[in-house]
Amino acid sequence: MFRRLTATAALLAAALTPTLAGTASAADAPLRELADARGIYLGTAVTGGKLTGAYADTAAAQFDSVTPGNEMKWGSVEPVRGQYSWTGADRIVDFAEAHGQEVRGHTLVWHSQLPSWVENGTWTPDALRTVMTDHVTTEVSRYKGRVDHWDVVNEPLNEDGTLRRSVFGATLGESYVADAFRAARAADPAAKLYVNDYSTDGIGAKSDGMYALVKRLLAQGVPIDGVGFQAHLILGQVPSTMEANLRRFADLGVDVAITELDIRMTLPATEAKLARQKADYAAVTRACLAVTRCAGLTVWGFTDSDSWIPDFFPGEGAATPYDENLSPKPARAGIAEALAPGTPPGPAGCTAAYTVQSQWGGGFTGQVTVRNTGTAPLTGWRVVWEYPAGQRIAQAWNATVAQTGTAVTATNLPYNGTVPAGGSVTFGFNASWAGSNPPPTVLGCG
Ligand code: G2I
Repeated sequence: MFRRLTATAALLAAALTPTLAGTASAADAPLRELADARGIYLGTAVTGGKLTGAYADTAAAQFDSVTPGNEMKWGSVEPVRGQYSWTGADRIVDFAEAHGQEVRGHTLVWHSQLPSWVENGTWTPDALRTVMTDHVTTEVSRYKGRVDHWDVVNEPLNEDGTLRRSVFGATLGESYVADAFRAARAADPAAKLYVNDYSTDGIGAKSDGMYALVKRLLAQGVPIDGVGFQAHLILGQVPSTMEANLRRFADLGVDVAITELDIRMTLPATEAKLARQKADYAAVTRACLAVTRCAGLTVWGFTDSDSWIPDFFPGEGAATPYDENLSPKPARAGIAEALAPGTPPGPAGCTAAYTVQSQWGGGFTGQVTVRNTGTAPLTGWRVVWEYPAGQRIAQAWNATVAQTGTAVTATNLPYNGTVPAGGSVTFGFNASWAGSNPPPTVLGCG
């Protein structure tokens, strides 16, 4: 299903081909159309009980794939042994079909949100294996032909890349992974079967463990089609090795997908942080686009009013592309601009280096060099940063510089907006300081 080439692609390309990333026309198009034109799906996790009104309208208009946030988990569908409850899952699958969306089934075998009869049961290996494969067979069969991708096994690894000692890992060892995939394939041969985990987004011990696991499964002939990278990220910390990591898995002969993207920040959200988040969302989108076998990208909730972050990380939030009132944030434009026809995939094309040139009592002169590290010309740029110690810009040259509170935004002037690939431009400013003059805490370029 990956790399779909559609008639829409050509139409959109004709209508929207921008001279630069980030034109208004690309930003205004539904994300699902932009994604489709680039051959990937753009999904969101949803909460079934919220699928009415503006929430439903946005989910349907902007996304062409949905993942139930909780409704397909074992604890939701079979809280008591033998008693199934499909209402929540059915509602989401029906919604997806009504709106021409794919469904990512999430998730069949996971150590969390298990019914207590599974988690706290006393199991012989054979009994647990049977219960697990029966569960996989029952759920996959119920949605046969209606779920496009299944997260068959979720989060099987520890941080060091070894097998997590969940009830499944501890009782059955690694063999449970293969058995779960075989049961899923038998129940719906057409569904794409994924293993999914977090903190495997860049190259490191955990993703090395995942890489080795997938290699072993493939060598054993286990029917695994793809690897999901959850991408629960922190502002400013998109792994630099993300694209290379996705590519090494794709080179094993499996699809890859970004399955649960969110980018959290310490609250309150400021203009500078939201601009940084925009660049981060764009970078993840471009990493997926750069890898031909990246099937699609799913955000873990599309609105800040439907995100797990504030509950799990007190003081953090604003992690999704739409705010609590369903208004698009800069992050949404970051996705749109990365998906816009003509935007090259791969690493973001812009870096900004901030230096203090000279400093005296109460004042200093600063300089920022904007460098185009991409392969296409930059046509218009913006640099944002946040001052941690009350510094204030007084006067700038070679850029328009505006400051609101601690947040500073610098945009190009008409004569220096175009930066060729590999080129750079520099602007400067005089500013005041008191007490200390530490460098900016957030610096983004886009
Ligand atoms: O934890 C973030 C995600 C990590 N990867 C697997 C995903 O399945 C997981 O999703 C989250 C849901 O977004 C949350 O909504 O999984 C959480 C549980 O680990 C979900 O939180 C639970 C709360 O803990 C419950 O108190 C609540 O009843 O959501 C339930 C339904 O709202």
